Order: sequence, then C-alpha cells, then structure tokens
Amino acid sequence: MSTSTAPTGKPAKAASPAKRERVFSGIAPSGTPTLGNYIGAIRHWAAEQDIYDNIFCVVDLHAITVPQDPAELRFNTRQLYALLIAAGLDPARSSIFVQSHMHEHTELTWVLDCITPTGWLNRMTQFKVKAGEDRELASAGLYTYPVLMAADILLYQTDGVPVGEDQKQHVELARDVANSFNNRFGETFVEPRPIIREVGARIMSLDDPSKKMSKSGSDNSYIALIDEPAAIRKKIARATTDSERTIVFDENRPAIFNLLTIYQALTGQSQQAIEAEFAGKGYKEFKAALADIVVATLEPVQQRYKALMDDPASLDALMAEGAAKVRPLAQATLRTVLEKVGLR
Ligand code: ATP
Ligand code: LTN
Repeated sequence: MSTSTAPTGKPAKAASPAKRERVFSGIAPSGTPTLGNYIGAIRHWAAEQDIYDNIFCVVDLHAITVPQDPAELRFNTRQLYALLIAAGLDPARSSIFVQSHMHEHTELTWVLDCITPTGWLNRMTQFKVKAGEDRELASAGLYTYPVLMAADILLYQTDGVPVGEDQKQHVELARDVANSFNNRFGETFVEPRPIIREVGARIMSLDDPSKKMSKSGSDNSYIALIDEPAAIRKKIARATTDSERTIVFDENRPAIFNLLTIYQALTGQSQQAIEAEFAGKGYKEFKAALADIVVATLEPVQQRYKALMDDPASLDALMAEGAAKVRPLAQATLRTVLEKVGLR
C-alpha cells in the first residue's frame, strides 16, 4: 500500500506505522475527587493508556474561575495530581502535568479570545448554570472559560477529548475555534472531537439521586477517593433508598439503581449476576457488600496516594517531568500561532 501512487502522480505517503491518536483530558482541583470522577473518568483514562498517546492535566487555571482559598487550591492541586497517579495514570506511559506550570496555555488563550465571537460564548449552557442567579457578578474568567479549555486542547494538536456529556459543547467550541483559525490563517490546529462514553457511567449523589455526584457537593453526597473505610461504610449505610425491597436494576428507582451501578462498575459483573446474588436479600446486606467493594477498590489507591504525599520532593519532580514532556509541543504550536497572527 505504501508504494501506491496517489492520483496527483506524487507517491503516496507511507502509512505511518500505528500512529496513536492523541487524547487530552483535564480535571479541575476544585475539591477532593470522588468515586464519580473515578468511575466516570479516571479509571477509563488509566485503562486506555496503551491505546492512545495521552496527556492529562490538572487544570488549576480553570479552578480560579470561581472563588478559591489559596492554601486549599495549592493543596487540592497536589492532592489531585497524586490521586491521578495513585488511581492508575502512569507517568511512564502518559504525560501528566499541572496547567499553570505551562504559561503557553494563558498565552494561546488570549489569541483565541480575540478570534472567538462573543455570540458563541453566550450559547454555553454551563456558564448559565455555574454563574447562578446574579450573572453580572460572575467573573469574566468564568465566561471565557471555554476558550481556555480550547487552548488546553489545541496547544497539543489533540485528536480526541474524553469528557462527560456536560463538556461536549465546550469541545465542539474548541473545534469551531480551531476551524475558524485554520480558515483565517492557514492550517494550524488539529480539529478535535469529543469522545463520550456510553450512558450508565454517570454516578449520582448518595443523598439525592437526581443530582450528579460531584466533588463540590455536600459531604454526605459523595464518597471521596481518600475517605477512610469507616466513613465509606457510614455514607453507604445512610445512602437514600426507597420503600420497596427488591434489589434490581430499575431506572424508575434511581437511588438503588445508582448503588447497583456503582457495584456493577467496580465488580464488572453483569446486571443479571448481581440481581441473582442479592435475590431474597435486603438493603442492609447489599449495602454492606457494596461498602466492602468500595473499600477494597480504594485501599490500594489510598496507599499509593499516601506514599506520594509523604514524599513532596518526588511529587514535585513528577510534576516537573510531566510539564517538561509536553513543553516542546506546546512551544512549537504557540510559536506557529504567534507567527501566523503577526506577533513574531
Ligand atoms: P465540580 O464539582 O468541580 O463541577 P465534578 O466532580 O463534577 O467537579 P469535573 O471535574 O467536572 O467533576 O469532571 C472531571 C471528570 O469526571 C469529567 O470527565 C466528568 O465527566 C467526570 N465525572 C464527574 N462527576 C461524575 C459522576 N458523578 N459520574 C461520572 N463521571 C463523572
Ligand atoms: N472543563 C472540564 C475540565 C477541562 C478539560 C479541559 C477537559 C479543562 N480543560 C480540556 C478536557 C479537555 C470540566 O469541567 N470537566
């Protein structure tokens, strides 16, 4: 195939042997990561590291779009970085870095800000939700946040962006911004696509199954990846259920459905096998079994996390190495952009 001739008469380019697609994903240090982040995102990123060329980023610049306590932000950033590695992201196979360690993100954001029509930003639904009642008080950073996210993605010539459904609109905006820049200044950016996981991966809050489990939710609503076994058992024992007794996957019973979804995600068993296992048993027994699974899943993660946090110099070195790995690509993209726009 590599010896064939293209219709133009020029020899066709040899198909590059198994060039991996590049994926980029980010997670904000806006609290302690939860079991929802783990089941819906982190464990998939970890499992797919050999399929893609991976870049993962702790997006601290995104965290300050809403007020943050400086000391907490500093701690949350290190904690999230350590937890990503503890949960299976491997610095040898992936580039893992902190967004603010790379000044190229903010520089590219300004250029992209200047080619993004405000009309596009006005259509972003997450801003409307996050800004709350008094939109006039929301920061300009929260409003332009999708452009910073576009810069994160475009700086690394990303092919695919694994995100939850709520972020699809932002990835599409990144694609539109890339396309608009390419049309105006010539081919510069890869136009990325969202990689959305099929449904069933959305873990809901333990005290209100109509809301998503979120690291910025109330204490009893989520299981943090660093929760002690006793706290995990207590939160699961207290989790909302309903007045029926059977333990079956019924979407019309969202509370038990959510707990069963967690059980299924962590054991990998089929719905039928799980229903058979708990046929004739009560909520108490099921919740105890679920707590055992969650505790057993998180125990090795917590051990690795503790070792990383107990050795701050090694954690600093990992962060520096992660940034050093992605820096050449970010610098090359930014240099091209500055030249095309006439700033160099
Ligand atoms: P915040 O509370 O700051 O909005 P969050 O906990 O909702 O944060 P994000 O930081 O927005 O989570 O998301 C990081 C990744 O985790 C995303 O890919 C997102 O889709 C995934 N994720 C977050 N919450 C859940 C959940 N409850 N179930 C499944 N996946 C989730
Ligand atoms: N906005 C995303 C986090 C995020 C991101 C990114 C995800 C920031 N930059 C780039 C993918 C690619 C969120 O809130 N989950």
